[in-house]
Amino acid sequence: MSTNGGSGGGGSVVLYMNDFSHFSKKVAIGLLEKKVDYKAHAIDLKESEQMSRWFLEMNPIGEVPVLKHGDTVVCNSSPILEYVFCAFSSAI
Ligand SMILES: N[C@@H](CCC(=O)N[C@@H](CS)C(=O)NCC(=O)O)C(=O)O
Repeated sequence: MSTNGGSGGGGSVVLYMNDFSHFSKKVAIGLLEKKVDYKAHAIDLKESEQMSRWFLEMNPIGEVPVLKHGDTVVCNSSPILEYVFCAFSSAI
């Protein structure tokens, strides 16, 4: 069922994010713009979920957002947006 706006095939897309994080929102807007079908996985910052072992294995700095696309993991909102804009062609 996972489809996206073009050439960015190769696995499902998961955005590890938090609703109160404007860095997460910035990435969500980019994904929306590129019409990427993604799953949002909320990280509970109040419970320090970003410091859990499984999350630190993706991002040792312990911050959201993190994007996972198949086996590819990208951290930090600006590099994530660069990745999204390169990996997914626009449907428009
Ligand atoms: N430079 C990072 C900043 C990300 C960031 O500051 N994330 C905050 C939420 S807005 C965070 O995860 N904080 C967790 C913590 O401080 O433990 C980016 O652009 O993504």
